Amino acid sequence: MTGIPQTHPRYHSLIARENIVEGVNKGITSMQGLVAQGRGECFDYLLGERTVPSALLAEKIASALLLLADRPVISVNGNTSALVPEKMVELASVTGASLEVNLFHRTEERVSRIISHLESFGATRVLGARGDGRLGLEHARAIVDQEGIYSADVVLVPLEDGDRCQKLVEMGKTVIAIDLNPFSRTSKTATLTIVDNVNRAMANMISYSRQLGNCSHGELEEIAGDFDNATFLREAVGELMENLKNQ
Ligand code: PTJ
Repeated sequence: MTGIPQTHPRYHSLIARENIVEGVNKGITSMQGLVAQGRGECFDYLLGERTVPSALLAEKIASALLLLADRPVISVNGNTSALVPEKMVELASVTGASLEVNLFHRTEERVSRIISHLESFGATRVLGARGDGRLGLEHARAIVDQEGIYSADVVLVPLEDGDRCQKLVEMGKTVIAIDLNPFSRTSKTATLTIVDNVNRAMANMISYSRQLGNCSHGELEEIAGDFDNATFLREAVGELMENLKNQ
């Protein structure tokens, strides 16, 4: 890692870059992941590199949805395994969710490297290597585990591509996306979209899941109750426009 001082105004963003580059060097992140990160950074910059109020509310609702789920799964790709490995392991442990590696640019070698990487952060069981289920898509994201994403009721999909998100929704699953781009197909098709940086979103969800851990089923249902994904997207775009106007 290069010596980035903590006092640098864009410290977190620069560290994320370092982590993504390191992920590529370790063979867990795809080269395309660098481009995806750049696109995310651009939207983060426009949003002021902060969690906007509507995203914070979405993070609370998402935590309640994970806690309410019978078979929750957190989907892991090359970018999230480089950016937030310890946070994914912690969120899975707090909510009782399974972790499953699911890749767009899938190679069996990368799947097994990511599994080992998550295990080095304390994960005890990571799905995704079996690949005995199919989602009906014409690319590698179709390959899932029967006992994981295939039979999940709630799936958290950070940094997704729209295709699979739509397929999972069509299968009747509750799909929670984390995507800094409020205009993406993923953002529009997910049941609930958190328009926030995956780093901040995961940290907030861990803390909400801990806080809500003792709530009754009824209380959680009240939190997760009635929401409209389009409202969250509109509010994110509103924040973005406001930022631009104030330049
Ligand atoms: O590891 P693989 O093979 O599964 O590939 C993963 C990537 C991310 C390369 C693949 O899924 C992909 O190409 O994704 P897209 O279509 O570029 O979509 C990624 C979305 O995530 C974009 O809308 C970005 O704005 C958003 N994004 C990127 N970085 C972040 C982010 N959202 C939140 N936090 C980020 N750090």
